[in-house]
Order: sequence, then structure tokens, then C-alpha cells
Amino acid sequence: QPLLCCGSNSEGSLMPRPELSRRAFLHGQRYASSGTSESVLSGSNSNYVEEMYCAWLENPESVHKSWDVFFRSAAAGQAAQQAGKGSFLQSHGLAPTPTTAEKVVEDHLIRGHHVAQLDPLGILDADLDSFIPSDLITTIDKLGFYGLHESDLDKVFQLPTTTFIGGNENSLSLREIIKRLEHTYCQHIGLEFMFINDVEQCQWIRQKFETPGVMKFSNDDKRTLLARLVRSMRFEDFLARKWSSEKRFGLEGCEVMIPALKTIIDKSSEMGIEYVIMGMPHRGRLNVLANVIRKELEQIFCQFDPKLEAGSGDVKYHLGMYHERINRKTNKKITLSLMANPSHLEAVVPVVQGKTKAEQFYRGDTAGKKVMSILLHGDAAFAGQGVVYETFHLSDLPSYTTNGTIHVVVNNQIGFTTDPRMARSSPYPTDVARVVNAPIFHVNADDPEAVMYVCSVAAEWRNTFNKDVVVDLVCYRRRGHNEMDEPMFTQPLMYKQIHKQVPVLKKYADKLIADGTVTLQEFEEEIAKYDKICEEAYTRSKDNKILHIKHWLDSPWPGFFNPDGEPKSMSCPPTGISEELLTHIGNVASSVPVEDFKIHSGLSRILKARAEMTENRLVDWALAEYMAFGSVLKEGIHVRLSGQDVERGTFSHRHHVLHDQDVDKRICVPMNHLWEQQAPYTVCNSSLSEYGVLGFELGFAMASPNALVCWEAQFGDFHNTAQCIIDQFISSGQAKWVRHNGIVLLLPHGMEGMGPEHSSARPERFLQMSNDDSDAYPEFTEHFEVSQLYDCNWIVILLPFRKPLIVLTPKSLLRHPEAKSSFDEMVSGTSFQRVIPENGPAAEEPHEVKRVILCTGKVYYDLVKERKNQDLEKQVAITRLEQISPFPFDLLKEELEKYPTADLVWCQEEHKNSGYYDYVRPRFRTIVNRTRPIWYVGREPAAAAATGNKNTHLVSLRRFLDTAFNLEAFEGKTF
Ligand SMILES: Cc1ncc(C[n+]2csc(CCOP(=O)(O)OP(=O)(O)O)c2C)c(N)n1
Ligand SMILES: *[C@@H]1O[C@H](CO)[C@@H](O)[C@H](O)[C@H]1NC(C)=O
Ligand SMILES: [Mg+2]
Repeated sequence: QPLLCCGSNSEGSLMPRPELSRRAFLHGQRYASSGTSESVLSGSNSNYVEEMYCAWLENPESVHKSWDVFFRSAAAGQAAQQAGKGSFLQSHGLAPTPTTAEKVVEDHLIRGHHVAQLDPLGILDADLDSFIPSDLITTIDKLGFYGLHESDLDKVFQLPTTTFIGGNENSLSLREIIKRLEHTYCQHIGLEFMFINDVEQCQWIRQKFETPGVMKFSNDDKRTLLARLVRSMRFEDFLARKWSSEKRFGLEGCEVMIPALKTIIDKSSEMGIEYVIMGMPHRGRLNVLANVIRKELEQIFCQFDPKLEAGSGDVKYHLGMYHERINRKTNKKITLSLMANPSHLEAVVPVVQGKTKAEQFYRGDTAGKKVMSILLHGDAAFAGQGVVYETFHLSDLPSYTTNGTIHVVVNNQIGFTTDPRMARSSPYPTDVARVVNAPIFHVNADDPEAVMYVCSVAAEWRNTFNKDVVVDLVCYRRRGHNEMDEPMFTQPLMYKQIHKQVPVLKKYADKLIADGTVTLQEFEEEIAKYDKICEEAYTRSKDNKILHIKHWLDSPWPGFFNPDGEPKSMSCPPTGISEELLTHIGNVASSVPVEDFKIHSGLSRILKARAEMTENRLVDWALAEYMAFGSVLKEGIHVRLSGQDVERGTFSHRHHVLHDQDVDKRICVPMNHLWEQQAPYTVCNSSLSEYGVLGFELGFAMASPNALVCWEAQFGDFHNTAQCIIDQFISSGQAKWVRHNGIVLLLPHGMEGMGPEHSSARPERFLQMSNDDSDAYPEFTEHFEVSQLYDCNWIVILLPFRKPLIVLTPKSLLRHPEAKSSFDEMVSGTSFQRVIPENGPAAEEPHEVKRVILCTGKVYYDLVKERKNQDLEKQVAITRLEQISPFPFDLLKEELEKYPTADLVWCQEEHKNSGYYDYVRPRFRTIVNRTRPIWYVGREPAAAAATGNKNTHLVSLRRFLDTAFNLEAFEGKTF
């Protein structure tokens, strides 16, 4: 029903302003607040709205559709505020009226950052848009837009209670209001936070920035800041002088990053943080090592010595570092760690988060008050790499949160040679952080005090709300991408400006000298002092004795290795456990250990089946996993299993978390009810990410050797979206960074006619990256099987060292009646069998055997069944490889020699160009010294990993089983 009497309010001329964009108009009309005390502000716009309203009342189709929708929803009593047309309605009694001052304030809050002077070069807009929002009164001439006149500037307005710009004042002149708002929101700091849904958090930020005088620095603070800038700048200068033709990815143009990080660390230490874990890319990394972590300079300088490269296997700006020291500002102990990282930008981001979570977990720091992470990003990589987004989505999940991370973006407005206008579609490089409601503080990196203030607020934010926050250092890159690169090829105008740019150190020193905070002499002494420190360290760096890779570890495992970094022993303790323990774990696995807990009837059946298996001393995969985890927990080793839907298990076989059917969120994890004294078991469904989550778990596994950290893929196929973590960290991490890691990858694998993407975990790719030599027959030493594991790059628990383990796990075998093991294979004295030899009739008369089929995994069950059908149990032996890499040369040699007259067949269900064939063939050939062929039986090569057609699947299975048992199949053929 109409709520407005048309025309009753229209004074002055009706001036529709079709030349205004709709957006501008809509903003404009929000100021039209006739009927309030500030009638001075009721300009022509409100008349225009009224006119629209009248027109709409007469004929809704005569106005633009958006107005139609708007008036209709307004008439229906909806909150008009959201529609952006609040004032008009408010003035007509539909919603509360914001005052003029409130409007002016609000528009600065929301859009002030668009006009803030963030770019030190003054050429690009940080948000890639030169548009100035029409409602921001940034210049006097904009006043007219609101129907205001210059004379109105001195009228005094009541301030809204939500703002802090008044200090102790309740009202200010419009001139002063605008001045203070511009000071807070439109100068060297651009604040983006009004998208945060929590009013308390928004008000907190407003108070930190709006309160008059908050940004005052003491002389001491200014001098510290200057000294830190001196170090940052002179460090780069020193490297440039000594190694003018070396790449170092210098920080020039963003020297302020060093004092920025130090401010964050000082402030966090003051608030109780004891351990800071950092991840960062190439830019300024050596400087961070030198001036933030405070790695001894000689250790850094000797990295430029070509002799060391061989030792570390990686370039100097990738190595990790760990350092305990006393924070000068707070006099408290602080540990700083910078994680080793590959070239792959942002790949280290989830790894840092995982390691941080683990350090918090093992310290019982459940609120993140002692351990925190700081992540540095380049502008191009932060916007472009999806793993950043994946990691943000872990930030608020209970088993993955680190209770807030401080992100610092070195936003030099370029990525290698690419202009940000071609490198991202979002206004800012930081927009990805908005998905988690993190406040984003953009700041002009040429204003060191503004940067320090922002960093200190960011640290307080993290401590107060335990949520992520982003500091965007808008800066420039003085040189090319690296020191050898010519930037003028591609960014001529930008670099013309950069060449004119006065370095921030000089600008800031001049300022402090001018205002008397320091003298020129003091400044020059500070420089001379640091240069001398560098020179002395340079001399010490020539001493070869300090060249040792053990100085470059990001998390030492104290007590785990000998002082020389080698494992304490090379033998492996037996892994069997007592019958009693097996039975106990089996019983807990088949029970609901809390009272009044109603589980699903289907689950009751599963638990009953487990009880029967335990009773019969025969366990399937799921129960065996239970026993493995349980027995490790008993020994005080934390077990963590993470991945998509791992709590129940993709194939509904695991059920480690029971859900009460009547009470929301009431759960029970029987694995945590095994013993009074046991290590905790963490099992957690992850977000739907592989790259982010696998990186996270890898980081978690870095914190302690005494943990079993497993990541399970939903199907093995999906691990390839995390390929970068596998290639760059898991496969090669130890070789590059002397970092052991015991992560376990569980990858469901098997050709079951489920289509190209639910079949293969691509074992061939893991095998191809395995570093054992196919052509060299190894020397069998004592503890051969353990030392072989030590020498290889991956394979686990209970070993005197740590290696990643890749396990291809079953799908249909989870329920295959034959795929069960007896307790006898797990009790005390037993251990893992790398090879399971033939042990049926064929083994009894080996000279009668015509063929040995070697295989691994699920195909075994197809082969055994077929052998029985064809009544070939005496003629054909079937031997299984349980460990494929490193290759069990010793056991297989025995097995092959046992059947000297048989032909040798490798059988796999995978296609010929996948699976294991290419890996095992040359190794078998090495065992038999190339005297016997190894025939292939399996599916032919294919581009897709598997077929989705059930019939095709079965036909090809039939075909290769026929070949496998056709004892004439290879007669007369050449190998
Ligand atoms: C995942 C990945 N892709 C490509 C590269 C090659 N690369 C190295 S540095 C760089 C530009 C990075 O730009 P930015 O993130 O803005 O950092 P800046 O060098 O400007 O500090 C690129 C594309 C890489 N290292 N990692
Ligand atoms: C830290 O994260 C945990 C896990 O989500 C949460 O329970 C806790 O409340 C958080 N602490 C703070 C102070 O936010
Ligand atoms: Mg950049």
C-alpha cells in the first residue's frame, strides 16, 4: 500500500539526472534524507526518487525494472538498507534514518581504499581501477553531488556512535569529519574489512585506525625502524657488491618487508607467541634469513660458494632454517623457522600450515596462543595459484585450523614480466582472502611508519580474534625479476618511474634527520656498523668448516639421529604384536565404548562381523588397519588420518567415527578408547582438496618423527591434483633439503571396470620416480632390507629413519572373502613380508613347474581362481611382490632360482604402459643376469587409465587370464 503522498515533499526543481550512471545515482540518493535535522542535505535527488515512486504507483512498468523490484520489496516491508536505497525509505518511515555524518563515514569505510594513495610509483591503481566512487567526498567539488555547498563544511554534525574519529568529541564540522576520514581511509593505508560479518570485529578495526593520534611513534620506535631499514637495504647492497652476477631475488623496492616482519614478530612475542613458522617465496628470502631469522651471515654467504651446492642439492634461496633466540624487544625466548620450499610458488603454503598445526598439537596449544605462522606471498602468485584458495579453506576447520595466520604480500605490482592487468581478474591480488572474511590492510610500502602500524594491528588482530589477516605491501621491484634480467623490455614506463624513485631508506632517513629524531652522523654510523658486520662475516665465510648442510634444517628432530645426522641404527625391530593385543583391539573395534549411544543398525552388523573375525583370528583390511593403528597408539605414537571422507571410508569399510542416530554432532571414536595410556588418534574428514590437504599433512609429518601421519585419497586417481607436493616434496625433499618425512599416502587402486578415473592410482609414476637402479645388482649386506630402504627416496614406521610410504590400497578386496590374514601373520615375531612366495603344490616340486607368474595386488585373486579352474596348480607358481620399490632383489633372486626351468611372466591388470611392468622388467632381468626373458601378460597399452565399460573390462580380463595360463603362449617368440 502506498506510504507516500506524492508531491507533498517536492520543493525546488525536479531534476532528473539521466547523465549519471545508475550506480552513482543510487549512491547519491542515499544522501537524500528529507525530514531529518540535516535538511540541508535534502537535495534534488529525493525529488527524483519521489517522482519515480509516483510513476511506479501509477504504472510499475513505466520505471526501470530495478526500481520496480525495489519499490515492491519496500512495500513488502523488506529491509531496504540492503537494497542500497535506504535513505529514501527511511525518510518515509520505512527504516531508521542514518544521519549525514553516518553516511559520509560509511562511504569512506567501504570505499576509501579505492582512492587511497597506495602505489609508491603513483602510476597504477592498486585495485587496477582509476574509478573514484561518486559518493566519496574526496574533493570539495564533489560536495555539489549531494546538494551541499562549501558553506556547509563548517556546519557541525552529530557523529554516529559507531565512529571513533571524534576522539572525545561527539560532534565535528563536516570539514573536520571529511578530513579525518580521509586521513584514516584514503592516504597510505587502504582498509578492506567491511565485508566481515561480525560487527565487533569491524568496530575493533575502526577503533584501531580511526582513533585520532593512534599512529604516533616514539623516537625510539622511529630509530629502531630506521636501523632495521638500514640492515635490510645494506644487506642487499652488500650481496650486490660481492656477487654482482649472482641471482639473489633481492628485495630492493620492498626493503620495508624486513622491519614489517620484525614488527609482527615483536608484537606477537609480546602477546605470548613462542614459535613462529614462516613460509615464503624467493623475493627477499636471503634477507629474511639474515635479518629476521638471524641466521649467521657467514652461513648465508658461504651458500654463494659453488662448493656447497652439491651438498644441499638445491639452490641457496630454497633452503630451510630453524633458530632459537631471545627477542630483543621483549626479552623472551622465540623460535623462528623458515620452511624449505621448491620453486613452485605457493606450494609451501599448506605445508607451513600443517607444520604449525602439528607444533600446536604436540604442545597442547589448542588456541594457537604459542605457535603461529606467517606466510609471505608475491602478488602474482597469491592471485594466480589455486593452492592459496585451498589453504584458506582449511583455515577454519577444527582439525586443520592454526587459529589465524598473518599473510604478507610483497605486492611489487609485477610477476616476472607480466603486468597485473594481464595477470589477474580481481581488483586486488589479495581478494582470495575475502572468502574467509579476513581483513585486508593495503599499505604504501614507501611509508614505513604506516607499514609498522598496520603490521602491529595485524598481529593484535590475530591475537584477539584468532583469524587470518592480510597485509598487502604495495611496493615496486627496483630491478628485473632477478638481478640478471632487463625489465625495460616489457615494462618501459614503469621502470622509467622506478629509476627516478628515491629509495625508502633515504626518504625515511631524510625525514628523521629533518625532524631531529636522528642526526646525519648517527645515520651514517649505523650504516658503517652494519657494513662492517657484513665484511667480517664475509671473511669468516671463507672457512670451509662451516660449510655443512646440517645448519640448514627447518625442524630438527632432537634425539632422533646421531650427532652426525645419521640414523642411530640400521636394524628394524619386529612388528608383530601379541595375540592378546590383537584380540583387545579387535574387541574395541567391534564395540561402542560409550553408554546410551545409538548407532545405525547397518553399522551394528558391521561391528558384529568384526567381532566374529576377531573370534576366528582372521582379519580383513579394515580390521588389520585398526590393529596397525591401535598397536602404534599403544606405543605412544600419535596417529593422524586425514583426507576426504576418511572417517567412514570411501568404501564404507572403516567407520572410525560413530554417529549417534538421535543426537546431532554426538560422535564416538573407539580408537581413542583402547587404553587409559595411549597416544591420541586423530581422524578427520578434510575439505575437498588434494593439493592443499596433502601439503598440510606433509607439513604435519615434519614436526615430529614419532607420529604416523596418513593422507588418503578418495580414489588413488585424484592424487595427481596434488602432484606438485609429491614431486617437489615427497619424492625429492630429502635429497634437496636433508629432510626426512614419514608421510603415508593411502591410494585406493584396482581395475574393476569403474572407468578411467576411479581405477588407477598410477603406480607407474611413483615407480618412475623411485631412485633405485634397475641395472645394478646390489650387494647384500647385513640388514639389507633396511639399508635398501634408507638409500631409496621413499617407502616406514618403526624404522630408525623416516621415509614417505606410498600404499596402493584395495577397493573390492575390502570385501573379498579370500583377502584376509590370520592372526598368525601378525603375532609376536612376525614382520612385513616383502615377497610372498608360492607356497602351494607348485612349491613342493619346483622342477616340475612350467611357469612362474609374478604379480602384485588384486590380480592375484583372479590368477589363483583361474589356476584352480584350469587345474594347473602343479605347473604354475604364483609369487606376490608386496613391496615393489625398493625392489626386493634378495628375496626374488631366491624365488627365481628355485624354478630354474620355468618361464617367467609378469602379470598385471593395468595397461602395459602403466602399472609396474616398466619398473619390474629391467630389475628382474638384472636378477637373472639377462639370461631368462620376463614375459608380459596384461592389458595392452592405452591412453586412458581404464575403461568405463564393464563388458570391455571383463573381456580384456578374460583375454589376459587365458594368456597367463596358456603354457605355449611364448613358445618360439623372441624376447
Ligand atoms: C607454480 C610456479 N609457476 C611458475 C613459476 C615461475 N615464476 C617464478 S617467479 C614468477 C613470478 C612471480 O611473481 P610474484 O608472485 O608477483 O613474485 P615477485 O617475483 O614479483 O616477487 C614466476 C612466474 C614458479 N616459480 N612457480
Ligand atoms: C582455535 O581453534 C580451535 C579449533 O577449531 C577452536 O576450538 C578454538 O576455539 C580456537 N581458538 C580461538 C581462541 O579462536
Ligand atoms: Mg610480484
